Amino acid sequence: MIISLNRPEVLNSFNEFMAKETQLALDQAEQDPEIRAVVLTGEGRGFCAGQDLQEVLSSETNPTPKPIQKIVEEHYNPIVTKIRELEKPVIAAVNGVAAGAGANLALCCDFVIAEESVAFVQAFSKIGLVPDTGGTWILPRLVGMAQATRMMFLGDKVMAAEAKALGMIYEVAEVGAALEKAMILASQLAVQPTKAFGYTKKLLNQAFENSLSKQLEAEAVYQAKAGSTEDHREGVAAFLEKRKPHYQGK
Ligand code: T3D
Repeated sequence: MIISLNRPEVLNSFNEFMAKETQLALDQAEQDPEIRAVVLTGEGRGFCAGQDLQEVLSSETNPTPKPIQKIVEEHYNPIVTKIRELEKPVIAAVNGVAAGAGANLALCCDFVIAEESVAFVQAFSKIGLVPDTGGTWILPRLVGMAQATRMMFLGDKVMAAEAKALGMIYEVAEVGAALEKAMILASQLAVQPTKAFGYTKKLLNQAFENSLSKQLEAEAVYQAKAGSTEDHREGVAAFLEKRKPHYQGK
């Protein structure tokens, strides 16, 4: 499934409608067994510039804008939760600038492929806000406290090559090639044992909070689940029969 953020005139910054549509698309990705990998990208020259800053201002057409806390709780938090909880791989194909919530949206995906011209910007401090959309959770885990603090306090542009060197993203693509690369990866992932990927995500989500003993317990529980899938049986049979496995995500 490809989810494409589509408000290119404002670099795909999020208004309420796009946030709700993104949530619905992720629900569909969860419910449809035919969907076995998701690619998230943006239309036009940007990936996503975070919150639509027009929408938070009071205006004639929007005299009582939603309070910020509600925007974060109702627009962004469900999107991040749905991506992290989705038991299928999610790839961000970052085709252009990723700023504010847009940067952290990309970073919470399982794979991030960014074009070499892409800048990731923790733009929040520039407008007197704190990072949201899971940034304070994911970024220190990806790059460590020192670099996360630098990005969040300085709000400087981190180009794709630096992001890769810091371990913040998976891959750099040539300009114009992020979606193509992401689709190649998605095609590979979509024929793998999807349930095992889903359980691996569950384990990774807990990895930094659990003690070793808790994590070992969780691995045993999810291994039992994976071990009872059709794909596990198929994987073992294919190995023993010296043939390629045919996984169905079941
Ligand atoms: O409710 C809450 O506020 C809580 C939620 C917070 C979550 C957040 O994401 S807070 C952070 C919000 N985002 C930003 O502060 C980023 C703002 N944008 C920028 O700093 C720059 O646009 C970029 C660095 C992303 C890209 O710069 P550049 O020079 O490539 O493009 P540009 O010319 O600035 O933008 C192009 C157009 O998009 C422009 O409109 P125009 O002049 O062509 O009519 C610009 O106003 C519009 N645009 C870009 N970002 C936003 C936006 N319009 C509304 N909201 C935006 N976030």
